[in-house]
Amino acid sequence: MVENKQATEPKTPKLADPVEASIDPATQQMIQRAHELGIETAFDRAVTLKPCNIGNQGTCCKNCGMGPCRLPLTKAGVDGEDPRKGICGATPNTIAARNFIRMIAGGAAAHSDHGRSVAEVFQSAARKETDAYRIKDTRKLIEVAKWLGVATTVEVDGQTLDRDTDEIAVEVGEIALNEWGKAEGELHFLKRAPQPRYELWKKHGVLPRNIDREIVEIMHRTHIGVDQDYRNLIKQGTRAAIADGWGGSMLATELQDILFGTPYPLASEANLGVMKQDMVNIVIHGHEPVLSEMIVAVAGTREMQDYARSKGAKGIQLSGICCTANEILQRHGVPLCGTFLQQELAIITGACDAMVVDIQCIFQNLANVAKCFHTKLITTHPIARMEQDNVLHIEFDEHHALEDAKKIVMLAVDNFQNRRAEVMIPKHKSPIVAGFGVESVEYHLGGVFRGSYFTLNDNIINGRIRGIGGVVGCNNVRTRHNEGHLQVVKELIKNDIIVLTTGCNAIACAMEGLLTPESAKVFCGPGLAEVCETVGIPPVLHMGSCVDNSRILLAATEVVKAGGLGKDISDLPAAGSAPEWMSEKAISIGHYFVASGVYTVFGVTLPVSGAPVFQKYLFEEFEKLYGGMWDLEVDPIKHARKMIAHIDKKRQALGIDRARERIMVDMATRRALENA
Ligand code: BF8
Repeated sequence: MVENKQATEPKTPKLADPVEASIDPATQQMIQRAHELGIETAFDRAVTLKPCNIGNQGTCCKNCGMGPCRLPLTKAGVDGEDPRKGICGATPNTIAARNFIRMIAGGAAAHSDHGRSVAEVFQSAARKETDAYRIKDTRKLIEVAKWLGVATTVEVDGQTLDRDTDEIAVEVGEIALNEWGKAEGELHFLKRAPQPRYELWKKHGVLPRNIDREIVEIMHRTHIGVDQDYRNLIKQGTRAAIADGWGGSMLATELQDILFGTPYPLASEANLGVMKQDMVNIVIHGHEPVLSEMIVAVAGTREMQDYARSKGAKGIQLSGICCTANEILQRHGVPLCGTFLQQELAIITGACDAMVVDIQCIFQNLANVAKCFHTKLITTHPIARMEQDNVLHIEFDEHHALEDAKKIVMLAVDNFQNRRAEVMIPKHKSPIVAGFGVESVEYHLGGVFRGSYFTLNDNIINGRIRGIGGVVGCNNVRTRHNEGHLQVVKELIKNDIIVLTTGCNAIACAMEGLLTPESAKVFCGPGLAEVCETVGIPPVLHMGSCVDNSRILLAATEVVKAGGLGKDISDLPAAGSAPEWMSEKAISIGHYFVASGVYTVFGVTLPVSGAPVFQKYLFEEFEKLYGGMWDLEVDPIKHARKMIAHIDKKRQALGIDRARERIMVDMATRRALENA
């Protein structure tokens, strides 16, 4: 009876063990600091809030009001016919496939809507409607124009002349924006893929028509009572993922490069230690560089630096979290403050005078943490606001971008004097070299004279480089922060596999010092170390933000084109990985890697385990269809070894596996060979 119940004491919330939560000393120190100050972070919430086992398996359907229908797979598994059904009769395979492609839709929408915003700013710049943005990289403009079918030359009196770049830019802007909603045809950039890949997509009926349509069609097909065949559902997921990788994301990358400059290698630093006690710290967090570019431009002006000094600071220190960090790093050398899981910790330093956020991967709890400090938390995007009343909203508009940026920077500077809690900035930071892309890899590994990927291919063929690993993606608080990332990457480079990285994996590698040429000697196998030393590159190449995974697709295409390693991306000794993924964007990226022919391994979990038939389809049947397939491996070393085994399988198929068996030659034999 109710009145007999003993009054229960409220439970003391459990706290995360800092060492178990992260392998990074700066992160451990700040989790400890949060505990001392009584501030809860995601690390603590993960200890008390257990994930739902059925959602984890991918077999909870809540697409109508008769459910949610929860169909867990028991430990005993299914022997014979699977009796599990939802109210409408949906099988676990249908449910898992629906959920999976809805994740692809979410991820593709996030990347592509980012791309659309960039395209809109691009169009304003091309039409000269804004003073803040202008075309920076005309070489890339011309190249992209060709892929979009925009004429780059004109005939005048029988002579072929270069067309006016302003005219080209306007047309590029119009055609690019049309990619989201054109009524007919297919995406222009699909033809950038190797020809056999394009033909394969055509054969399987997955050439995306326009970006928005493929996402909308997923929402339609997954409504109750529409598509009920997991094979047909994932086919649409494939089409939408390709629309992301070879469409929305690729457009975002290319248009950003044209507007803000194509990245080339530069030096910087990474980890919370980049914040400065005696300077105004502005931490920029989110994804779209449209805003952060303006803040970088404004914060660097003499006027703003003087203004900071007038308030008692030595200047303004910018740093970044998440993919905005990668964007402003690769183009301006702005240091990386931290990964996705360090966002709350940056405020807990007590030295963050303003955190400016736009879209994606932003914890709502930032507002609660900011309340404990003087930090101004500023949202800037109309589609991403927060409900808490301590959050400022300064909406950013490309038509008065510089004024908006100035307002934000001045607000941060004015706030410097309001610091109240004792400041504690961890000392930890690492030097880095970042800013690699399709062009700079070609330059470094192909040389100015050759200007191709030939030298890279040559080193893959002769076995100095065993293969290529694309290691990308998030942090996930369900696994020890950065441990999976670093173990996978270190195991790969130890085995002579060069790593291309983006997103939070890139930041994790940066914090560990893997983005320096010097790290090659310490961590790499002899072949990769030799190449890195000769060319002066790190063994882990930072290729940018998550939309910049499109750079990895194009780099892989260049490797195919350079010759000697097959005719399609699926022939390459290459593999993909996201050791600590958590976002829907990662699922979309994983699926367009797979659809592009790449064996792709995810860590932590994959929400398909409750539907073994669908899982088998992704893990095994997909290889027959696309040459690439999914895999899940939680143990980071086994994860890397699976990638290595796949790379070796591809080397064998190419007949270059023997090149790796290099024979040690003693002096006598060498002399004999030379005299022969
Ligand atoms: O787009 S890697 S946690 S920051 S989702 Fe988010 Fe994942 Fe980081 Fe960038 Ni990508």
